[in-house]
Amino acid sequence: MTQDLASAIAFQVRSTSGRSVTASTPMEVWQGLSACVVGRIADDWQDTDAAYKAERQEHYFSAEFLMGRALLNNLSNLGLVNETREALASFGIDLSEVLEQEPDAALGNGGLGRLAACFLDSCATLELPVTGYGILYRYGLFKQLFDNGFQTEHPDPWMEEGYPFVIRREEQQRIVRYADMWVRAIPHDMPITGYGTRNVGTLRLWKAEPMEQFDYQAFNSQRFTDAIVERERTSDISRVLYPNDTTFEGKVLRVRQQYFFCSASLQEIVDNYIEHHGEDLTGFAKYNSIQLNDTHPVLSIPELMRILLDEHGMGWDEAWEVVTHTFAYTNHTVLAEALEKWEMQIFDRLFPRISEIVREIDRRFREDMNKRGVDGQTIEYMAPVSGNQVRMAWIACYASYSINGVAALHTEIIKRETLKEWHAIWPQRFNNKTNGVTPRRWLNQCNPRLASLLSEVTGSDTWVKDLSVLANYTDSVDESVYDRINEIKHANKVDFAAWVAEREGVKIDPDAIFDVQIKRLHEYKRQLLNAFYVLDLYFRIKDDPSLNVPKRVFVFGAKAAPGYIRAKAIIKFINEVARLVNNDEDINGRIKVVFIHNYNVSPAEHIIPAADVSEQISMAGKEASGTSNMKFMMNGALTLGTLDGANVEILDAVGDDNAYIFGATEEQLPSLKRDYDPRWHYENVPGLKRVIDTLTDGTLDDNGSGWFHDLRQSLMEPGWEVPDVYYVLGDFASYRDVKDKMAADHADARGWARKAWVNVTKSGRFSSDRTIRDYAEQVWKLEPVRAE
Ligand code: BZD
Repeated sequence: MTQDLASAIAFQVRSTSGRSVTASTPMEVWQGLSACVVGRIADDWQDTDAAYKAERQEHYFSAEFLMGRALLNNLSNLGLVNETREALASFGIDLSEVLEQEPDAALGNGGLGRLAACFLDSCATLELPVTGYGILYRYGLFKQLFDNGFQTEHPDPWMEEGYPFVIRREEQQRIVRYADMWVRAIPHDMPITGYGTRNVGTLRLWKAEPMEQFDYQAFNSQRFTDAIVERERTSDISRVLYPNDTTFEGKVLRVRQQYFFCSASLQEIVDNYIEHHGEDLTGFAKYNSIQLNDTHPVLSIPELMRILLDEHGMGWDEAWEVVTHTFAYTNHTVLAEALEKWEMQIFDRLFPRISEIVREIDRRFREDMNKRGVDGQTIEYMAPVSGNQVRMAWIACYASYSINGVAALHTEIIKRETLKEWHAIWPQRFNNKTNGVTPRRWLNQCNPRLASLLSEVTGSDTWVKDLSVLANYTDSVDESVYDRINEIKHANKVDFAAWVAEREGVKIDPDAIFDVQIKRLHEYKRQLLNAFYVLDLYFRIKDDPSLNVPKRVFVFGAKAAPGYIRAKAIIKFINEVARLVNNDEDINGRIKVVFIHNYNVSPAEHIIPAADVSEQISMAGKEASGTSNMKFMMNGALTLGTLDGANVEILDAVGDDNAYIFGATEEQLPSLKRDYDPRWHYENVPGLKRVIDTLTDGTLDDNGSGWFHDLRQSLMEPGWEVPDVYYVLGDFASYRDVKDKMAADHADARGWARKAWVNVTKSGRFSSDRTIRDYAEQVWKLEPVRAE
């Protein structure tokens, strides 16, 4: 068998590199091996596609899919990891080195995009007929470098060297029509293998291409630039993922992108319906449902109306009936600034017919609300169009049969506040679907040592498909398991230390406590609170060098939106704290700070298995769910967190003794903030003044940018703004107490391992398999379909 695989790989590598396997570069081996994997699943993929198309299907519309690497995931799903390792070894090639060649498919910003990727994995594993639809960005999320501690952004041409896991389906192209241009949408499919199933799902990513390669006439008459310009204008549509999840620039292009993938996907879904179920589209929603991943794909609501009205001659009421039984909307944030609003002029310019339909939706909405006796002010607030603004979230709420939040607390907040007017009228539409993460990538693949312990303890690998089985082993294990847990964590930390040394040039001690915060940089996530603790600890040790505190490594990983200056200031600040602490001889390595540059999916796979402490410290009420909290838990790190997002449910699962909770609760905050004076905390919480003063007293240098001064102002005296919106100073004392206690507890190795074990074994409800089962049963009404 290994022999067969070895020759198959050899053949494939030779055909891609044009030389022998042994003479090929690791990158060429990656290419060949990946092509080989695609070849292996081709028949199953084709069969799955045919089987799904005839049944009721779910379509997951998302502007982002943060897929990360594909090869190991596919090998693992096919049960080919060991054999492949041996086959490559027979050529003297190391599989790990080959795997490290693969670029991350970083077609997403953060949690929302990664959630979509975990969902596809679970859908395939559960044999559910679900297809993902998105955009094939030529450039994924920017590459982050540090230049003297400042973030710099660089393009990420992730497919430039060739990418075997994306297959162009030229013949299935669609035309997307804008008022000012028509473009071809070319589908590019990624196979989504599942664990222990023949089913192979699909992620369909659309690429924008010009109707004609270039203007031949212009080219022939030597107007070379003119000939190229039109082509480039089209390619702009799928050129780059918006790195900006806070402010909205390049609005027209962003709206164009959204319409592009919505329109192409809907055209295909409608045509497939007609092919299998006939011309009568009144039954469309019986066979199709579409999940909208946040508001980015909400243009598909008026677009489906347009298709039904204009292309299939339906009446408005009939079409609206179909639409309102098709769409389901997921909300991912309570931050008001992230609820998308577009100027009507953008719609008028790009697609006047969609404008017309949106206005008609608005007119009928107002009429409908009037009939229900809703007061004028509320109607104006909820209306899809107000002044010259189109409000995408309101269109989603009005047209969707289901509206869900992503953790229990978050769903309560959107019902009570963010979407309360909608909840008052349509309470039955609201439901919670707590996020989850795939245990294949986030445990089985990234933490092979822990994975084999789990298989050993449970006697099989069923946990990979059903993580909830682990709960049977929380209490019923031999004490020796705790020693194994510690050995595994230590070995992972040794590996991680080597990875950090090579990648970041920082030496860290595997015997230290590894305390990790990895997530997008946002003020509400409060990386600043964590950095303040580090500085305070630094000063405490400086004051008293004999202070008895355990050795600590603080790991950060975070990208800031390029236009979000305050987030960038926090990155610079953490890098300066690292410079100060890491180079101070008095500290002598008792504290190390590492900022992992270019944080992404594959770095996360190295970091998470090595973590002792999982920092989940957002201001309560602001983090919709969080998903790294779940990944850490699965890998035996203990949560240090606020009662926010899914932390609340993690605490519920593990119990008070097995998590470290601090800070003001969402319930307490309104009254705490009413007469909140951050200055009081600055003056009175021991240590805080000294830490905050480093921003401006010359201890730390922002190289004349003025950024540190602004940071201080934002916390203390912002002028027109509210000071310290995210309650950093208010929560500092309680954070420090709990974090100190946590570090002290770590000294009891057995006790710590016991807590870690509880976390691992209770993580079943945070598997995305559970989440997807809930969506399938409660929202999508979807049955598994097996490829024959
Ligand atoms: O979605 C995140 C939330 O902040 C997390 O709490 C939650 O766990 C995940 C998954 O539900 N939101 C995002 O990641 N949002 C974005 O990335 C984004 C992107 C573009 C525009 C607006 C938001």
